[in-house]
This record gives sequence, C-alpha cells and structure tokens, in this order.
Amino acid sequence: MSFFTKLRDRLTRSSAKIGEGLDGIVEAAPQAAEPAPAPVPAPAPGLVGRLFGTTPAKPEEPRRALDDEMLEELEDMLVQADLGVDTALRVTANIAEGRMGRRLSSTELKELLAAEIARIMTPVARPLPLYPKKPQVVLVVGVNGAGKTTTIGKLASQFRAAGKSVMIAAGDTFRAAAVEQLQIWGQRAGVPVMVAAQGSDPASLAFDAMSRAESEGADLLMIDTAGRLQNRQDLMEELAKIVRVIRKKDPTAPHNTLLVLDATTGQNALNQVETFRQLADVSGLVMTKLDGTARGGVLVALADRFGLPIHAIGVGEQIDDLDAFDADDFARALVGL
Ligand SMILES: Nc1nc2c(ncn2[C@@H]2O[C@H](COP(=O)(O)OP(=O)(O)OP(=O)(O)O)[C@@H](O)[C@H]2O)c(=O)[nH]1
Ligand SMILES: [Mg+2]
Repeated sequence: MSFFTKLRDRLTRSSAKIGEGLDGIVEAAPQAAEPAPAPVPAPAPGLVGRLFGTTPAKPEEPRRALDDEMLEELEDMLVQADLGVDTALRVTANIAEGRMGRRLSSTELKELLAAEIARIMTPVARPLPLYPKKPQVVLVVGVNGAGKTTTIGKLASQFRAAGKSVMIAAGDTFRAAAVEQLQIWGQRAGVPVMVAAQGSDPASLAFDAMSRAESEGADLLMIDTAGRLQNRQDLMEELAKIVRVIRKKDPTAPHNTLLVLDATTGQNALNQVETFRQLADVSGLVMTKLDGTARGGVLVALADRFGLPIHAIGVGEQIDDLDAFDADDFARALVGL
C-alpha cells in the first residue's frame, strides 16, 4: 500500500472534521436568495447512452456564494480543526481574495483549501538531512508518550534498509521497560542498541555511545531520551546537560535534534515546540498519531508559526507506518479529497 493511500485511509478523523465541515458550510447556503433553476431531467441511461458511452448527468453539486458569513463559518471550522486562529484567519483571507460573490461547490472549496495548506506546508516538508559527518548524531526529544522510541525504531529500520549503518542509544535510563522496548525495536530493525545501568546518567551514556559509534564507524547514532514535560525544570535541565556533554565529544553535534509531537495533543504541540526550542536547538519535527485523531490540522499551525522542517509523520504503530512528509499529499488527505 502506498503511503498516500495509508495516509488517506488513516487521516479519516481529521479529514472528516474538515471535509464534512466544508460540505456543511456549502449546504448551509441561505435559501431563497434567488429562484432555483428548474431541474433539468437527466437523460435516461438507455440504449443510446450505452451505445455512445455517455453517462447520465451527475446531479449538480450544491453551491454557495462566498460572502462574509460563509468566510466566518469557514474560519470557525478551521479553528475547530486545530489550525489555530492566526493560521485560520490567513488561510480564509487568501481563499477570499478575488473570489467574493463567486458561487463555490464543496469540491472547489476543498481544492482551494488544499492549495492554501500545501502552500504553507511545502517549505517545511524536508526529509531528515543526512551529512557526511560520521557518526551523525540524532537526538530525539519530546514529552512523555509522544512516540519517540517508536519513531526511532521506524527511522532506524528505514535508514538500515537504505544501506546506512545505524546505532541506537537508550538514553531513557530511568525505566527498565523503556530499554526493553528499544531493544525490541533494535531487533526488528537489525540495529545495535546501547544501554546503561538503570538510573545512570543519560548524558554519560550519550558520551559513551558516541565513542562507540565513532570507533565502529557508524553512519548514524540515534539517541533516545526519556519523556519530559515542559514544566519539569529538573528534567529540562537534564536535557540541556545531555546536549552539553555531546558537544564535548563533537562540537558540531547533535547534528539533528528531533522533537517528536503527538498529534492528539492538538494546540498544546505549539507550547511544546516553544519550550523545547529554548533548551535544545530543535532542528526538525516528527508528528505521530495522525491516525485516529481529529486534530491533524495542528500540523498546519505548526508549519505556519515556526517554519521548522517536518521530517516525517506517523500514522500507526507498525515499522512502516512512518514516512517522509509530503505537503500535497497531506493537504489533500486532510481536507478529504
Ligand atoms: N496510533 C499510533 N500510535 C503510535 C504512533 N507512534 C507511536 N505510537 C504509540 O504511542 C505509544 C507511545 O509511544 P512511545 O514510542 O513509547 O513514546 P515515547 O515518546 O518513547 O514515550 P516515553 O518514553 O514514555 O516518553 C506506543 O503505544 C506507540 O505504539 C503513531 O504514529 N500512531
Ligand atoms: Mg520512550
């Protein structure tokens, strides 16, 4: 199954919210504004139609003239769908430009919205950059349960398949279960996982992992970290320390700091980006759990507000449920096209 097909099949809750929202807005056209045209009877799909391959005329899609009221409804719907107020306003204004009074069908409105969303997302749709530097150190951060460990497993497997030698460091040294989880992913991906004694300093594990990755000539070292909430000062300090220690070994590292965000958290993802950016130099985002949430629109708000690269999106728990982010595919799937 292509990733686009998967995306369209799994983004259903977000696309239902937006797609059905747009249908509803168009169908809510104020009645009796003008006399409805007399219905044209569709030709019966008889022998002539079969002979000449003509299909019976489709019933006309409902249309609604674009006015202030309709724009307001559109704006509200986009805010509800987690695009955020600023982005919803901008998108609506762009759709309105030069189109006031025009009678739009729901499909046309979806096409217009998809184009606006794709325009915002295209500049940020960038795969994880690969550098000649060996090992390229990828630090993975985020709040509890965002999907860091799973994303590392999926990415490691994909880089492995692309012929890269990959190592993983289990920087979540607090929970034994976290280490086991990463080891399972390491086995699936065929990638070695470096672990340290439970409760030991994650910064020193990161340092040791860098030494080993260097001596074994690994292309990529992915460092998992414990989940941390933005309001836990001590844990945020610990993250800053991991970065400092990594830099002692290689001043240019970490070469990528990936912030993993859970789509189901909606607007809170914006605060997470703000906080993590202050502590670690976040270089790119991965958004997980776009399957099963109606809040996928938050990705548009993130792109519009921060302009940070979106490297990949996750739409499930399996190893191949993560793929590079494609702006057009995402925009079309999101509006239900
Ligand atoms: N549906 C769905 N589930 C996901 C996705 N990514 C991760 N998960 C699930 O989310 C849960 C948490 O994922 P983890 O990878 O353990 O998250 P984490 O950020 O490492 O969590 P902590 O280490 O506890 O902070 C797991 O049950 C994953 O299977 C996704 O894209 N879609
Ligand atoms: Mg984890």
